[in-house]
Amino acid sequence: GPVGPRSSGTLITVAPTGAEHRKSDVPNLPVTLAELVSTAQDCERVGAGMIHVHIRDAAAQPTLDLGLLTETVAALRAETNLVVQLSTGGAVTDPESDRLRVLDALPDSASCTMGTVNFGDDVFMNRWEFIVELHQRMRDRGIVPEYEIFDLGQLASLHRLLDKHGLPAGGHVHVDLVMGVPGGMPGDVQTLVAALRLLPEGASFSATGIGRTSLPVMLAALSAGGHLRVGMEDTLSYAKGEPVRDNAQLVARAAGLARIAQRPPLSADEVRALLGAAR
Ligand code: KMH
Ligand code: ZN
Repeated sequence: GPVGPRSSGTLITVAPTGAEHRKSDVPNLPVTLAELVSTAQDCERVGAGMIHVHIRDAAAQPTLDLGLLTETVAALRAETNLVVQLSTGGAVTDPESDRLRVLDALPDSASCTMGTVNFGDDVFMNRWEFIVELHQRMRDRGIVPEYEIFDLGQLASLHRLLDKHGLPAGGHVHVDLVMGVPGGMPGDVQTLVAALRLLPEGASFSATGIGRTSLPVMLAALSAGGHLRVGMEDTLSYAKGEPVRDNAQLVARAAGLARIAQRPPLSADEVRALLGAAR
């Protein structure tokens, strides 16, 4: 469809950590399980409905350790009502086998990146057969995918995936446009509009703009009837020359803009209904 369904409320996803920033550079980045849970609670209180999770090991390095992921999913379920989405993207250096194994932690949702993209000085590799494997394993496990789109051609790949391999668990297609990655699509209104023309019929979408594209992408997504992702994975500056204090600060700003747009934040249960996710 041209724009996808207009939702009366806004899904706000918080992506609090990512795999790219170093704890030594960003001391307020949540890296321990306790920091992650307390961040999640703060973000839920101010309007987040879903959390996109990357975890770190005891040395604050990115890890896809299955035990730690399983423990993290359990803790977030126990301490929040947020929809728990694990990243299968991991860090650019993570092998496919580790990224597939993330699904064995049985999160509510998981990311599924729809193609290979230059990622700053690195390459974020996502082969077609790997994408198909992720899609099928998620469906086998009843995990709702979020298709991550870094460039427009990846939306054509999403059509191909759904045509050849069918709808995901829950029967609903949700897409996240990750805009402004150096090597991917730019984070501006024109590109957002172009992406919306390529969305599958009936799909919902969120958008996030990396770095300084955060605000323009957020405002454009809201006005297009879309949903929002914010967080320190994507953005470390709240304003020019002003570092982000914490993830809740970014969620609170997104929630305020969503209310101004008269599409207030969706509760976690409303997000489950939107995505077709069970709990
Ligand atoms: N860390 C990036 C290489 C995802 O979470 O699925 C990929 C990423 C996407 O963050
Ligand atoms: Zn991520």
